[in-house]
Amino acid sequence: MCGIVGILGKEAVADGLVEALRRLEYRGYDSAGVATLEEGHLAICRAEGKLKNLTHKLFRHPLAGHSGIGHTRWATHGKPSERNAHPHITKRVAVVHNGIIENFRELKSELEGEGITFRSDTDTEVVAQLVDREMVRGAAPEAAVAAVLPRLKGAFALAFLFDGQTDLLIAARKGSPLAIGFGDGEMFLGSDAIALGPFTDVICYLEEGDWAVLTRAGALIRDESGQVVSRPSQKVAAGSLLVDKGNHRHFMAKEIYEQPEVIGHTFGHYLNLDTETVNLPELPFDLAEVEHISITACGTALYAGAVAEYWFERFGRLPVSTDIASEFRYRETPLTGKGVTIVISQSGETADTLASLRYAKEHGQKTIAVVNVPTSTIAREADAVLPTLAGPEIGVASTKAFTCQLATLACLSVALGRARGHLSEEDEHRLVRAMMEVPRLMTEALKLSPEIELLSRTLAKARDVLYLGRGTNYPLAMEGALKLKEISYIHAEGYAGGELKHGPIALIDETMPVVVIAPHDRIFEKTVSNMEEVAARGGRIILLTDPKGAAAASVDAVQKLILPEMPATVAPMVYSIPVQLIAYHTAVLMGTDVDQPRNLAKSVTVE
Ligand code: HGA
Repeated sequence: MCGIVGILGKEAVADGLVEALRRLEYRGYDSAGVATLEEGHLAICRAEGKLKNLTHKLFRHPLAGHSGIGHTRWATHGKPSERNAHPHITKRVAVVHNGIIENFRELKSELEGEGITFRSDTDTEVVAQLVDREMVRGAAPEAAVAAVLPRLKGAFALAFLFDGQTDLLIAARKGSPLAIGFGDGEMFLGSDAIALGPFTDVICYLEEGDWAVLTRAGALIRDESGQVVSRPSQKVAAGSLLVDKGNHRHFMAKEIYEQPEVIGHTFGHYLNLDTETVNLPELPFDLAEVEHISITACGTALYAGAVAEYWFERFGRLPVSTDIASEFRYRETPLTGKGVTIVISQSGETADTLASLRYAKEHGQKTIAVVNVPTSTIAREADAVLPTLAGPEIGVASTKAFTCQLATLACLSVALGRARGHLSEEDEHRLVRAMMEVPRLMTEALKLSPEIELLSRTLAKARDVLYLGRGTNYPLAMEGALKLKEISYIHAEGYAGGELKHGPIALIDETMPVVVIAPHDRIFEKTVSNMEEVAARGGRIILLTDPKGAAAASVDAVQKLILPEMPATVAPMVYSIPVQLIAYHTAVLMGTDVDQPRNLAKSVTVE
């Protein structure tokens, strides 16, 4: 959330800053801004709304200068307006910030008490004012930042640009990610490596508490205690620096269509196709000895975890609890010995999930991170990392990261079942063969797109939509409802089929579509009863099923979307496709901003 960039360049940097921000716009799009040093002096341009508003403004009033910083905002403190857009600037310093300064009220009243006037409603401005005050008292930029950082509570990534200092950027990281890019006589800063793709592929990530002084000659990094430290730089794979929509209208569509390929990569990483076995990387603990699993995550990743809970219990025969990360960390969950905590996060930076990981470690749990960004903080702090190989996901509504999380967790559940002796060698071969079929099954499922597009005309008129499923299709129902809410703004709820009669049935009438996710499995008959209950009250049913299910569902008023038959274990991955397409086509029809839905942002680095 919130994207930060910085450049010490050889030429004018405003265009480069905007280009880098474009790649970070998924992190926030409430406002955007840049600051440069024009003839050595701070100059800014900021605009409310999407980055294109800033581009238009810069077109009319270009900014010169070979050094600069930029920001794209997802507001936490102060409404999304130009006045609250970053950079925040004083006479001496400009700052961009990702995160929250938790003690800003106290700092602000201290500064106001000294007669300093604030020009925004943000928490960020206190940082600019504090650094400015140090400089007024005579401190050089580096000393000013060093004096201010220990006073800031909360999570942040910061970048500073100083009036009159054309060869200087200072960056700091505590809780929010920040990468330094090395060029040839140029230096770059970005919230992630993707931002730096157009400029360099040599990146180093600041560690927790680090701060860095950048000049065109390089970076001097210090840790929280002020010790100079060296952080390894790495060459980032070209693919992870690319972002474009290909032939698609939206990133979300591109990412939905990429799923057969990327889930193939993910399975390729964990499966040995010759021996039909699961090959996990070496774990620093024995899966056979695990006594309890706690899964914690937020949003879509949480639903991936909730699906996996069924697999872990079924194949591993051990107790599993799945928690919302923001609850897990505060409800003082007792965690006993020989427990494993699995944290799931696309970005690997999700603040609540990271805090849960730390909580689990403090309470003696072994930890596994399932993340899409292997260089992320969560990946670095967990005992073991199982990467999802989805590639960069830009659409704010997660799609391919979700199915790749499912794929990774499915592999882990089979490994667990084998290690604990509840799955035989033959079971493993059977499950691996089923997983190998997923890319093909997903390709088949994508063919439903035109049918779903037609169907979305009905959905787009609905005020509320109910999603029902049983077993692993229950978390998928919740994911379907979440996806529809996120991008079409239609209210939706996901329920376990059996819960229908305990409340939501009261909502059903002829205006309320009910999406039922029900492959023909061992509990299909139960779901048919739920559909009967809906039909009896005039509800309209959209049934996602297979040929056998379609034949068996002799209920009135059902529109059927028929997928190929498949083993139950892989169904949640494949059924995700129509679930995502339903949300996508409905949102497109309603004319919402599919890739950047209102009020949301990707990579949630605030609590
Ligand atoms: N608190 C700052 C930055 C917001 C942010 O990082 N969001 O993720 C603001 O509200 O401007």
